[in-house]
Amino acid sequence: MSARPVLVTCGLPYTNGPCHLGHLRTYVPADFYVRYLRRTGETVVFVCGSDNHGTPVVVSAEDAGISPRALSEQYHAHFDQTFHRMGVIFDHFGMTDDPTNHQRTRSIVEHLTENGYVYSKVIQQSFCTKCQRFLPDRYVEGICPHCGTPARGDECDQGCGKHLEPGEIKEPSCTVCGTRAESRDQEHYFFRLSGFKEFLLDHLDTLSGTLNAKNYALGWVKDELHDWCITRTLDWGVKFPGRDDLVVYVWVDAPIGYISFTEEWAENHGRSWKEFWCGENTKVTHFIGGDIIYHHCIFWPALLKGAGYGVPHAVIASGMLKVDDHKFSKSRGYVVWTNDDYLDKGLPSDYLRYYLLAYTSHTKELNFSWKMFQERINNELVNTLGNFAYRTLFFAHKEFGGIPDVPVNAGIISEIEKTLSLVDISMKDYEFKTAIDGMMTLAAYGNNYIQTSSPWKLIKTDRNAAAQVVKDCIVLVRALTLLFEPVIPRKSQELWEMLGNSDPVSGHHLNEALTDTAEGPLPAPRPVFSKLEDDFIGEMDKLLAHRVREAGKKVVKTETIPFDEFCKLDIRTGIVISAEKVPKSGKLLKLRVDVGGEIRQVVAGMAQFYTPDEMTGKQVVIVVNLQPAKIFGIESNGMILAAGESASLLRPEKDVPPGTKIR
Ligand code: B3M
Ligand code: ZN
Repeated sequence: MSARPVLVTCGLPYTNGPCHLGHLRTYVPADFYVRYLRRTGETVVFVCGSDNHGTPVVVSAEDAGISPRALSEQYHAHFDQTFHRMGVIFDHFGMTDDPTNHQRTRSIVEHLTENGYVYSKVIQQSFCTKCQRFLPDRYVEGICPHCGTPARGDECDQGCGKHLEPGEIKEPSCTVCGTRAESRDQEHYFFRLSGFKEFLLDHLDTLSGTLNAKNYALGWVKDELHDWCITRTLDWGVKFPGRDDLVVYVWVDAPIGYISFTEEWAENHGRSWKEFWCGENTKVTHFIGGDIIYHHCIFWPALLKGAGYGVPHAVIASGMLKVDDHKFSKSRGYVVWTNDDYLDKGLPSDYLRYYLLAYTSHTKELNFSWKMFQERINNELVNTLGNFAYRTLFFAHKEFGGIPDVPVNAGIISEIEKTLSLVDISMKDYEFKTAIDGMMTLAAYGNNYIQTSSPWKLIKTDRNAAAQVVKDCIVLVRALTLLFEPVIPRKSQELWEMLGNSDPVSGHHLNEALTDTAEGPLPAPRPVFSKLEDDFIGEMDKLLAHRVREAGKKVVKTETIPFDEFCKLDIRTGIVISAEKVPKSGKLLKLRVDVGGEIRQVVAGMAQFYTPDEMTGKQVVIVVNLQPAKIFGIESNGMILAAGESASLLRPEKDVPPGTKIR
């Protein structure tokens, strides 16, 4: 048992759209982890809440024609219910717009200011002359100054993933009316993140959790730290102390929600939030998506440190999600909605929990396809675990009316012990898949044991020997029920009751798996897991394909342009005469392209798909009259045309000389 209680949190869902598989990839493992710790005797408090502020919510509320508060309440209730349906059970699920969080945020900002970590500065901000307002974050779109990809105001979400500061985005335009934005001076407040380099290097050195979080963050800290603008010109949010015209940036009050939700929980339980958040060696453990590592491993600990709080103990960041081998994307239709596509179809929450946890390691890419989902559930949950449990319980009930009165074989207990210790080691390393594979291996062992011992044959000649096998299998089924509770809590409870119990399995310590069971009657069992049928899976596949097709039509149906606009484009063929990687950019190549008597320098995001050698000498198609842009500090004079996510280069079908016009 740890000296301090563990606090586990999950990244907060924005209240601007329904729950989908992307959310669950973080929440299910967090819930699994919490349940596991509890099964091993740890005291854990598990809090989360909805993220109500910021432009994601304001923009959606404007679209829906309701207030941000009304929209937030609607989606808050939605997430609360959906998490319960998925068996993800928080001790408290709060709202960042509730008074506790307004107070805690203002108090933290005041402490930061007193401690000298906040300063004001006049900056140039995007302003829309048509809408007559400043354009914070998602109100502005343009080009990422780091990688040249189209980006939104505060984040390069399609390209390099970098956080963008107000005013940084190139070619800004208003997302509401499309007008090209102009720059205007405005006073804002900044958090002195750059002063935390040494602290962060130390902090990250001892940070627990998954290595992706730690290593990405270390790379960024070693590179360079910029101060963060922590105010925005919005009405909706937590007012910046002393300034009625500004609210704090959503990424300030959102993580502070973790503290506020702990406060609200503590208040209801006669406890103090300080035992979780103050002093050294906290046990604060954050589960987050891999795209918000910067916020949780750099910005957040610096903020806490600057305001005099304890810092997080661990950050566990999940890997990417794909649907049918395509990057998860709501707009392209590669999405699975938790309610509409899954729970409302009558599918058990535990099947999806199992898939999400057992598919791959937590930090790796997880691909969801209905076919693969069917395969894993049918082979593993139904044919291995379910089959073993049902055969055991059925035979025990039929032949012995319950659990036979013989002591369990020592060999069985040592098999269980091996599994417990493998699971324990894996869980300490946050290797959830390895832990669950270990459990499933024990189920396969049981299946093999009952098959090779064949008590249904044995009983004809040696009833005692058959009783021994049945007893051993019962003890294995009970161990599996206890082990699998964190993974598939509802199915485990059903199994637990078929083992003759009526209390919650979640109230039992995992070590009970190592004790013998008493003899006693068993109720008539029924199969707990049932197969996913081909017809049903086919239907689900069709639904997904249909959604992707519809989304494709919408994309194609974008704005039309008049012919003379098109004619303004100067597109030509060219030959790449040299290519090199842009250091530290990861995705960029610097190319020199012969466009017919003239050499153009172009920076292109293709380093993941083509090596400099492959590019050299290649014929390409290039837009030559695009406004020059600085990408990663390098001037780019043109754009190479390529198709799709893998950047497949466009080339003329027959050879033509460099500089040939495309029309
Ligand atoms: N609301 C959602 C996201 O960016 C954001 C998380 C806040 S966690 C403090 O994933
Ligand atoms: Zn970028």
